[in-house]
Amino acid sequence: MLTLRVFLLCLTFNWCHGADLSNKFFPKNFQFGLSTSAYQIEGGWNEGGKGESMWDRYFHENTSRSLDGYNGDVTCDSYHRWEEDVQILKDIGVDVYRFSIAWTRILPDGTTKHINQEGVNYYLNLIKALRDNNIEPLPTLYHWDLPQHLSELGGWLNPQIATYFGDYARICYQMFGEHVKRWLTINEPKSTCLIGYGSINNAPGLELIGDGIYQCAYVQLLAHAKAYRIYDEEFRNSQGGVVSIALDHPWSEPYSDSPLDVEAANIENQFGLGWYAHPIYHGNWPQPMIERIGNRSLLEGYTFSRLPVLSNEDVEYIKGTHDYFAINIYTGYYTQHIDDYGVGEPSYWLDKGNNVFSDPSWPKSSSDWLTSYPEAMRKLLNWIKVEYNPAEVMVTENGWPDSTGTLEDQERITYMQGYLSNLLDAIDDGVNVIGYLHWSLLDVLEWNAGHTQRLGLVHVDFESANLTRTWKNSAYWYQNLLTTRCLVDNCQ
Ligand code: GBH
Repeated sequence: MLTLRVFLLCLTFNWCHGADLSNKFFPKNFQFGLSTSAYQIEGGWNEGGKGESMWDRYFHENTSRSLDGYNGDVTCDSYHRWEEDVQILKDIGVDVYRFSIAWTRILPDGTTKHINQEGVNYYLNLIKALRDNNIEPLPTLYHWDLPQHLSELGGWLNPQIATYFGDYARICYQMFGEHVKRWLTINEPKSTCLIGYGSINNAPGLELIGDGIYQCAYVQLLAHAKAYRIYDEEFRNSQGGVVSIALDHPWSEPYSDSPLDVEAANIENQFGLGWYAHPIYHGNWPQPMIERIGNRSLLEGYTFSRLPVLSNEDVEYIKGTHDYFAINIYTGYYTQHIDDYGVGEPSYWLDKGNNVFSDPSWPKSSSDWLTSYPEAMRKLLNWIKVEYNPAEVMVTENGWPDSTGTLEDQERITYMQGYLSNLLDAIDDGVNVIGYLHWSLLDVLEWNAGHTQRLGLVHVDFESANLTRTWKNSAYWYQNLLTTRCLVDNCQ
């Protein structure tokens, strides 16, 4: 009777894949953790000597840019409540905490003319508290919050920003490197460029979808490479850590096995992940990007490609700047070939072409872009191995939004079970996955969606005076997983 009820529920809510979870243990040294970012969690936007970032400016100059009026001014107030957060991390039992450093807390206008000691102390205290509780700190140097001053210099369109970023990275290695063994340079460069420089949805809100986005990617790659090389040359010997960049990509699967759809999915994966991973692992843009953008540019009347040409020097500088592969995996799509769009407006979307959509049977989250397709985890991890063959892969984000922030978040648990089971399958397939960090610890600010999209394992009451944190069922579930290290009743 009970089995029947569970079965019917599973049919109704599309949770059936929960039925066949992997019965393998997570490997001994596998690291579990949680992720956040500075702008989304800290608040204290103008406190402790912090300078203005482009996200501060973006929301302050136009309050309607936030869907519900919330912005990063206060959000979870972790600038003041970080000790409580560390306690939660400890109680859940994570091995790793991934957070980001706000550039403007360390260097208020982004330049090294003034180092803000109060900001340095904030992160030193956090990092030491994590270490004291046996939690490995994993800082991201840049999670989208460019200093406003540098944004005014042209932001990620100006190659000189790479030099500023290198200088900022050096200071972070100097200040924190003694306690940090794993770094990330930039989070989801693709999103910063594509959404921030290609649409109004993210700061700085420029709509340069045909050219600015490619220039932005070029500058971010230079900046990442610079930060990597500075670590390599000046700090690796004494600090012995590793450095990478966190990329994101929804796995793109051919809709049918027709050669055209197979090629379309490859183009989609190359434009989505290869855009950054190919230069870093193989030294240049992926060939389909070079060809498609180059051809379309000429037809549009340009005398050169809208995709910046990488000089030999650029190629050598960017190539090899990775110690592990960090990837944020949330979802997947089917990709279908369509005949090329005619030449019109220069645009990333037209450059790659393709019809991209989800299967109607995949459970929908509260965010348009995210349906649950757990196999995306296994398939993308395997694709990464084939394309780049990294020694180690870490999943640095994976998460499920809902609009209510309910404590009874069975959907989130089901999502995690499915994705983690597929992660174990990928390990079986031979991909060396060394960790999984869930997004997010708290109901952090979901950028321009404000708090209408909740992704935390721990609920935050934004109406309450002390921003009360309450564990959701998923937090208890994760806590249990971290002790059993097994997704089913009995693992082998
Ligand atoms: C991550 O991005 C981010 O790293 C993190 O900060 C964020 O909180 C988390 O996901 C949850 O969303 O503007 O409608 O065109 C995940 C990948 C890429 C998903 C950009 C949303 C923008 C959709 N994101 N995408 S839209």
